[in-house]
Amino acid sequence: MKPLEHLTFHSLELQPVLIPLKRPIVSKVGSFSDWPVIAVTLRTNEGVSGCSYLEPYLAHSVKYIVSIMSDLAANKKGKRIAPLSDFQADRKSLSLVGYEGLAMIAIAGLDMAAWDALAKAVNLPLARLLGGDIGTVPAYNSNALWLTDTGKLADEALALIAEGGFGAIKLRLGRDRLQQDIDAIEAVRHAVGGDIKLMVDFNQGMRFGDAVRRCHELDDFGLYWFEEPIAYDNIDGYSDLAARLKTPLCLGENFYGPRALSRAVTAKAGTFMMPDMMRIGGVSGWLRSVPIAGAMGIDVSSHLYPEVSAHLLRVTETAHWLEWQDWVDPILEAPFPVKDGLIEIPDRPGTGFDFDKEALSRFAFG
Ligand code: SMN
Ligand code: MG
Repeated sequence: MKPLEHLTFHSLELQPVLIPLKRPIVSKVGSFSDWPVIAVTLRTNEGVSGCSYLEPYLAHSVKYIVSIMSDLAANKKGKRIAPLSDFQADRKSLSLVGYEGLAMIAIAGLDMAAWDALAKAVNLPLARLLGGDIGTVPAYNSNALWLTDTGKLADEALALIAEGGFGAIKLRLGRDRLQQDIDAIEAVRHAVGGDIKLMVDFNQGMRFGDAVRRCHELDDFGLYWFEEPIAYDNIDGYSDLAARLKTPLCLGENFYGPRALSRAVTAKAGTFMMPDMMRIGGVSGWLRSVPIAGAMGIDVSSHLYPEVSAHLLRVTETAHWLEWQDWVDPILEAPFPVKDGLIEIPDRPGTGFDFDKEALSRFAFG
């Protein structure tokens, strides 16, 4: 394809879907048996389409996000697509109602679709457009191991490893009693052996004092990281915890926009950071924030959004782990392959995925 000289915004199609989860989510942030997703298709006057999706957790939040995105899109009609500049302008346009939360989520959805369109227009995979290359990215499997029946965790852990030859998996913690968390860790460790890396996620379930106690009690279990033991915005609390514990702390999935990540990094709030595409601000938000962690030598993992995150991790100085989930696979035409614990970016222009139209109508909601 001949590279296009212009790429002009034409229209936005937003298709909310509700995808049934193979293994329902049971965590300290909520329990979900279906996964709401907004499938985003950005059409251009030149015929190239950009795709992205958002995973906003709460089905009832979909209508708010759709409404913000539609308003932003109405102002873009006929304008040239320039994702980094648009990111800045869109944020400015909503600054009086706040940069974070729903505003950031809506902007991120548009941003990821715009970058996809731009990469397709120049016929390059996104990682290549960003100056990197395609290839593989180390991933851990985060598909299961929720706060469910401890007796089933061993089988589930083995199933997770088998899903793609994974050498790292994530277990959710924060049960009522310490001993229940210990039982869960031991059930998984016994099943998978000593070589598998075991990340644990508390999903902000504890107050600071409880977290000090519980994390100390779990500090000698050889866990790879403690994720979000306390409320995500208690940065002082994280800095304090990080200084007290041997196990590395990981946070960042709830940071909205570049400054939040910058604040956490400079406050030494965690050993590892894990921004989420939807909250950090899409591709532009990642590009604006993650280099700060890189410059400070802090390793960066991704959260959800395995496809677009894979491209970004390929251009991240301190790239660490990709969080792999297959929850959105039912609406994708060709999910990225995973083998030997590595996700492989396909050699296709853009982010490299298309929606399965039949699946979009089958799971349509709203
Ligand atoms: C998580 C993700 C999606 C739903 C619930 C919990 C979790 C993670 O925080 O890091 O995967
Ligand atoms: Mg988490």
